[in-house]
Amino acid sequence: MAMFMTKFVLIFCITMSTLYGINCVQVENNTATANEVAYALPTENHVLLQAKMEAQDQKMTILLQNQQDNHGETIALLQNIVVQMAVNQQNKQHQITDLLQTNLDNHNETITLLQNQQHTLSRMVETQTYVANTLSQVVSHLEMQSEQLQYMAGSMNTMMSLLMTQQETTENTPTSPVHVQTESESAGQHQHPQTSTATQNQLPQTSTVAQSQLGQMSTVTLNQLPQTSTAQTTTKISGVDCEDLASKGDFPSGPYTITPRNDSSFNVYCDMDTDGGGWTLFQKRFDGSLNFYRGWTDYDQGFGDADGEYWVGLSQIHQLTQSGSWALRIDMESFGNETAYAEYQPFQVGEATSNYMLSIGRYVAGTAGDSLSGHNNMPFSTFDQDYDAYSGNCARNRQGAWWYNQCAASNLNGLYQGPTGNSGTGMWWNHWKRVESLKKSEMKIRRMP
Ligand SMILES: [Ca+2]
Repeated sequence: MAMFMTKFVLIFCITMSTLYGINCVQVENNTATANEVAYALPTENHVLLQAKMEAQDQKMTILLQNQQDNHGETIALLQNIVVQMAVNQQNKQHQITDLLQTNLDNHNETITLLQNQQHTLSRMVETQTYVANTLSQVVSHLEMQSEQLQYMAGSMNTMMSLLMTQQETTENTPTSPVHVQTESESAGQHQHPQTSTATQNQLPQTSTVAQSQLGQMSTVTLNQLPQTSTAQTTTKISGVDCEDLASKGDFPSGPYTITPRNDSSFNVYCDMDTDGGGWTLFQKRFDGSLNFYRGWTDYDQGFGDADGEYWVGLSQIHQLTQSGSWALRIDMESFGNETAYAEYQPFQVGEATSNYMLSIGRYVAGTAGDSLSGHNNMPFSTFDQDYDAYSGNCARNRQGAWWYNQCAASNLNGLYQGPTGNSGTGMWWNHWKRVESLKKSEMKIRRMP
């Protein structure tokens, strides 16, 4: 039994030495009992071992507990992150929605703003168009005023030169033989002896024929158009102008053939009624049936018929007025049936090489006012032959043909615009009706006493 216990202690000792490093030599060599061996084990080590194990267990427990806690925290953290992410996502979604809504609102506001701007621009364009039209009218008005001023300046120059001439004449009167002319001026209106004598001197054939057939009034009347051919075949009577015809008999107003020179005859309308009669018309307009916006050739040679509206031709006017002194009378009628006239002395149209320059003297009488003196000494202009004093083309601007300056105080060859016409392109006489379109116009000449 003792042996058995010894062996057991030894085995136990070896085991323990293996585990805890206990010296078993003494045990092996000792023959003490198991209790003695057990007693022989180091008690301190055992306690330390147990404490160590307990500490380790505690550590392990704490570690596990910590790990468990950490795990729980991690889960909580992850849950928080997930929740936070969801919240963030939702917030971002809301922000994006708000942003989109704001953008949409801004877009709508922009559209409204653009629409308002477009509306404003449209109104501005309308206003600008209106202003432009108004300015255009003002410019036109200013142009007219400028022309009037030019015309007035021309009139004043004419008056000045006339006054100077009169002054010179007055100074020379006591020794001048002009007394005869003064006598003839006071003697008669249009059939005074001076003119007759001049006509006789210039055209003895005509005068002789006229004198020999003065009594044959009916025969002479046949010379009136349209029986011209009959008259010409039945009688050789012809006048050099309407006054000449009037001196041969009591002929009514109407179209006649006149022969200023032996080699030149043409038809004219004779005014045998106005202010003693004997007026040879070179322009006649009364219904707008004839187009007067024509080129140089037509105005040079004439157009229309003497029994209707017509222009006799610059060449013919020159032919008539190149010798002697002539008076010009212009009779006009408005669409309100008012009438007015203007008379100038003397009047002459130059030769073709001067482009039929206008030479007029004083405005001697009238009710229409003087709207022609400003055109004195100007060549004639048509839209295709510009001889005016303006940088542009007056004939085109005024739609007529005239002795344009810069450009016009009268435009009697302008467009026939009818009762509503009231513009610079119409047929007008500025000092009477400004640019109101006229109904009738007659330009007529007669030899001066
Ligand atoms: Ca010009």
